Amino acid sequence: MTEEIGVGMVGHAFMGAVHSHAWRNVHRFFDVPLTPRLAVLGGRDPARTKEAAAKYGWAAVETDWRALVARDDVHLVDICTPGDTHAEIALAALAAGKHVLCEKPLANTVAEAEAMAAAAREAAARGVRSMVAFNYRRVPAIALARRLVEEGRIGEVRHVRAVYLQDWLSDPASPMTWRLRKEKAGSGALGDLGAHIVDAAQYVTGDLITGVGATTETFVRSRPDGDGVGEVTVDDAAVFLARFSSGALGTFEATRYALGRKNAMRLEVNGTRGSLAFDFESMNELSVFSADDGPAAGFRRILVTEADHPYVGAWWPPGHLLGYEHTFTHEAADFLTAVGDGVDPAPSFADGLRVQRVLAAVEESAAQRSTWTTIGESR
Ligand code: SOE
Repeated sequence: MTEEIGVGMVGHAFMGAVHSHAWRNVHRFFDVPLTPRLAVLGGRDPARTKEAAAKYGWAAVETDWRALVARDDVHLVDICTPGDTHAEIALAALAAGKHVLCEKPLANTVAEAEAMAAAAREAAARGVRSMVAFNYRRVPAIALARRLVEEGRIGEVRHVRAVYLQDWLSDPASPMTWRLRKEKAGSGALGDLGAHIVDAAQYVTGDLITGVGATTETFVRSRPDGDGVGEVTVDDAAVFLARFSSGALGTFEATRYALGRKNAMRLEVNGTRGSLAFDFESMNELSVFSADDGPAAGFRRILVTEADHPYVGAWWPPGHLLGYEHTFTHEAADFLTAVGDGVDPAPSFADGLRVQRVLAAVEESAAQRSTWTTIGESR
């Protein structure tokens, strides 16, 4: 076993569960330079936090994240809370010399993300590492898509078509959650789902979005909340056009109202020599079209389970499929490797800030309606 690193994780809901799974297993499959010790789990409610710690394998609990950050047995802080606390916890942890893994989106506002990126830069100079948890980069098929674009296999990128479709809000009777409150979540489908496809698109193309034209909607503005009714203060869906610095064009759609679509995170990239297409609901596959294959060619479906595909060598024989949880184990492996090797991991807080700027631009464009042409009776 390699040297241990004490992990303190704040939050124990969905992300806390899947991150715990990653910390428990990463060193058993990946040759990482540090072995995580699940030292402390943080949560506000003592009974629920203790229960979660016992279930997921954490040695101790703290009900105040400040106490967790200050502990001598915590060297890495993993932030799995809603966006409203990311900046506060990350800034305190970096100042205390703790490495930080932070769930996405990096923050609720650009100002918070700027402060976090600046603190991360300063901390890196002291050997303290930070990373934002865009786990879809760690889907082997998406990492393979990146590799193919980098190798020039599809030529120059012309189009990016990205959607992230869920349907859990389609029923107007579905109750309020923190995800529907702006002060907690920052934004709705935009920050929760749109952030993933913006990051994935920029990662796969190796390019940055330079401008957007957007529209957003909140279809159901109030929902059952305990005995009363709560106001939904975020978007339910966001649709936007984008330009990349290379001149490529992008279309993006993030929604929680696509009935029948559970977690359809899809990305298609068309280049001058070929195309790539991915759908998370078939996450072990990547479809590839190459113009070099001649006029009778079609899309080929690659089953991304070969040992030389990204991350796959650590797992099972070809054809024995991976799932959602593996992407977080890959993320933990990459972060531990960067911390152990003393290099800056990606995506950095600066990368998270770039995504945050895109989200803010989408909101600004949608609010201004300045790129929107209304079709009146006279047209
Ligand atoms: C909920 O919409 C959610 O869990 C997101 O918060 C995650 O980031 C995404 O991976 C799945 O959907």
